[in-house]
Amino acid sequence: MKSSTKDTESILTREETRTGLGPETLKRAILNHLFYNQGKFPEIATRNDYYMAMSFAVRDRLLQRWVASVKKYLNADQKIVSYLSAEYLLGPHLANNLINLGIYENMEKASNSLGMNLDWLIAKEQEPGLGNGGLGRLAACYMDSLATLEIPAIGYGIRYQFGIFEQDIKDGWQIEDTDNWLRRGNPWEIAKRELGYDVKLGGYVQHYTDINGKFKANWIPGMIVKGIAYDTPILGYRVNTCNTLRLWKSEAPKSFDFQTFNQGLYSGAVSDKTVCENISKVLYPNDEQREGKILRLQQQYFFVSCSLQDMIAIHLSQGGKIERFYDKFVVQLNDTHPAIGVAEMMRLLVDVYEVEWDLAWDITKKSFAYTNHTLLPEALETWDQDLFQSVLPRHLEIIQEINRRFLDEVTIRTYGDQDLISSLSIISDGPWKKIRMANLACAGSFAINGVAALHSELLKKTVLKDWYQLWPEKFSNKTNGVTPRRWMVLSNPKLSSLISSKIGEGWIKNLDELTGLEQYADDPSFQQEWMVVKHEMKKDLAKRILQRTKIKVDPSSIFDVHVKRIHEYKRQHLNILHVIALYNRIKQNPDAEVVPRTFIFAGKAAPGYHLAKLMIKLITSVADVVNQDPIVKDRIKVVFYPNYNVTNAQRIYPAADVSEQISTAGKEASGTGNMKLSMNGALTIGTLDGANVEIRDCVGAENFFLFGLTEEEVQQKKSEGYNPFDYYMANPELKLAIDQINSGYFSHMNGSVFKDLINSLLYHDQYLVLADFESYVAEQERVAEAYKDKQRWAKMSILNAARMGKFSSDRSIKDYCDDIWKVGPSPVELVDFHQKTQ
Ligand code: NBY
Repeated sequence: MKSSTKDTESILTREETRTGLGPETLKRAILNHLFYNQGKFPEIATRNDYYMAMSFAVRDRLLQRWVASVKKYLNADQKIVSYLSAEYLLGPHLANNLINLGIYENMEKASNSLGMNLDWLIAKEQEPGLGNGGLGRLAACYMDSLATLEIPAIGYGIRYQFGIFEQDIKDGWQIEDTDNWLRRGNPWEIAKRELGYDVKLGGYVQHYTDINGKFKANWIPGMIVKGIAYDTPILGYRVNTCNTLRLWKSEAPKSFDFQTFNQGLYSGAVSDKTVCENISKVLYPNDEQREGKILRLQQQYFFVSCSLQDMIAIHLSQGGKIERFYDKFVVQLNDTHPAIGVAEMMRLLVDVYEVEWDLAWDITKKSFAYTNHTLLPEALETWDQDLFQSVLPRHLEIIQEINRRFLDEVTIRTYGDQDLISSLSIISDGPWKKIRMANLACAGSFAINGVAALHSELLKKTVLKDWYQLWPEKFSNKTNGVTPRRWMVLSNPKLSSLISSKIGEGWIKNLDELTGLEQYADDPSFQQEWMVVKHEMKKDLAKRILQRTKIKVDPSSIFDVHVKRIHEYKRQHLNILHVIALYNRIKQNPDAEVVPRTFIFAGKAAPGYHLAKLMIKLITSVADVVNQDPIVKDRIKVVFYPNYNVTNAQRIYPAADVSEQISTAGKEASGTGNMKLSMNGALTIGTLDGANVEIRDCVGAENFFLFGLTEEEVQQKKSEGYNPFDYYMANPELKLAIDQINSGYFSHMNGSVFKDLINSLLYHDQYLVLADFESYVAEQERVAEAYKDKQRWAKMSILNAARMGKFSSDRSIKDYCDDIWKVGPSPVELVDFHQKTQ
């Protein structure tokens, strides 16, 4: 029966009351949640209560879109992108959802009418720090773009109870504190208690022949854990598509083992629960450094097994055939962390669904694609075979069988080339056998990609050379991108409004439209407006720096920003050596003309990474001396901003003049901070590494400060026998700086503090810090010179932002969709779920 106009009106009214977006409805929704959900009323409600109530009100509005999206994906013959990632570094949800829903202003009104400041409430949110750095943040940007492009997608991962540690600085050293982000509850997730999967671990395998004479394996586990789904809706920008981020929490299958309890073994019964819950307890805080621990392998297997079981359940529930799994899902592996999925898929197909091996392998290879994020050999994951067997005995057998058949194929194709066979083998030879996860991922995937043009080329020439030789058709490049919604609209509203006032709002969804700004790059009044916004943002950051570090910085100085994980290859020490050189120039000639500069560092060091922690101590120690020295007269300041995370990044990027992207060429796979900074009008000083190469191509060489050895020169230098000591001896400024650190000039005359760092630089210098020092310092002089010419700087800054279209994660996701996933947009329409079926 067709509904009458009157019915439609009443439905609309009902929807407006329940999930409407006007200020009055939003206000009522907040008060309702405060009262009915939290049992609070305005007189006693805390700011956090209001944050929770507002978030629930926003979530209601997401759910309507989410349910519509899920319904569509379940019913339609729609392929779904499944993104498997051990990390999602999402950042706070509230403000982002307000922007994507288009209700920021209305919520501001609602909030004001309740006597609350929206910014305060937004600041209440504890960000979910479920990632280490670039890789986890990339997954978050991709989730935003998938939804915005209306691509059906599910992100699968782990709901860590404790995310990346919080960093504090005490006495100049990094101190780690646990990140108890769930302490006050998480209004953004919906626990699906009924949706869980059992995951086996440990134990042994029995083999038998069934009544049909078929050879069978029966995995008797040492323990079983249950994965419970926690869903977070991910809404696209101004669309109805609302995808799912499904994170698994590990629990004991029964919360209590009564049998054990009855025997009086109380602690045994409880410890089982503890062991199970431990699996999703904490994120390993290492980036670029694998952790060969049992728990880490258990985490990887746990979330991958839950996710694959879930995908299969979805596919079968729609009447899909297991043999056509790849028609429903394409599974993207975010690095090798979920690569065990290849073996798990084979186990599910062969052991559980009784698919013949060859067909199972064919299905698997059609389902998976693998993204590599690193060239650093120490980051390539391998597992000791014995350890692997103790956790996943059945998977070891499966991998051995995959490898046996795979090497047969390689043998035929290469006429028995032993070098190739041993390099492609999934299990390394030798007395200590290792399972090589990158090889498993490559063998089991139909597509392999790097994350920037240079990185993808280097993959083909180095770590994956032999794979490329045999399967060149699998390889492609997918340069990373970042979402302009969070990294411009949300974090830099003033710059975004200025841009929109000139070119309209289309750029937010189509970042190429930023080129429309080029015509204003020479316009003095636009330049003026642009620099006023930048100055405002620098003032805001200066306030925070003062609050957080007690260091007073001048917003008219150059804000020179080096923010990212602390790592030798990222060369924060090269930056600080330059700072010391500048300082010494001032000391030697106090009246020298120095363009005032504030060096801002931020980033976490992996807790077990001694040299990275020393680098932080060096930065804070140099800061203590330079910031206090009266001769400097505040012309240079050094700040280490503690606890770099998404929230703090959002405050730092908009205020940056200079973006430090100074890794040793060939080491940074892509970088994404480089893109965010440039979009916000910072000029890059950088090497030809990762995506810097492409950024420079886009913004123009004249708008980029280039220095340092190229990747080829780095290789050549190393092969010639690089001796860092020669560089130390040859450059008096460098020598003085190092001698000062060594003598304790920056550490109360205790030179031994930095000895490990100094020894590493003088006698190894794996990352060619000393070789690049001179060219870095020279380029920094050009930076200072350029900053003196305000108009020239403004123009360069505008052109940087204007030419960043390529680096939207929307472009990256389109490339993945077209070349790898073969999935297109599937727009979602809102339906009224309250309407009775007639
Ligand atoms: O991935 C980063 C790359 O260094 C960066 O160049 C790139 O832009 C970004 C996105 O593609 N890699 C990264 O962040 N890696 C990790 O965080 C990471 C975390 C854990 C482990 C290894 C690497 N692990 O082995 O446990």
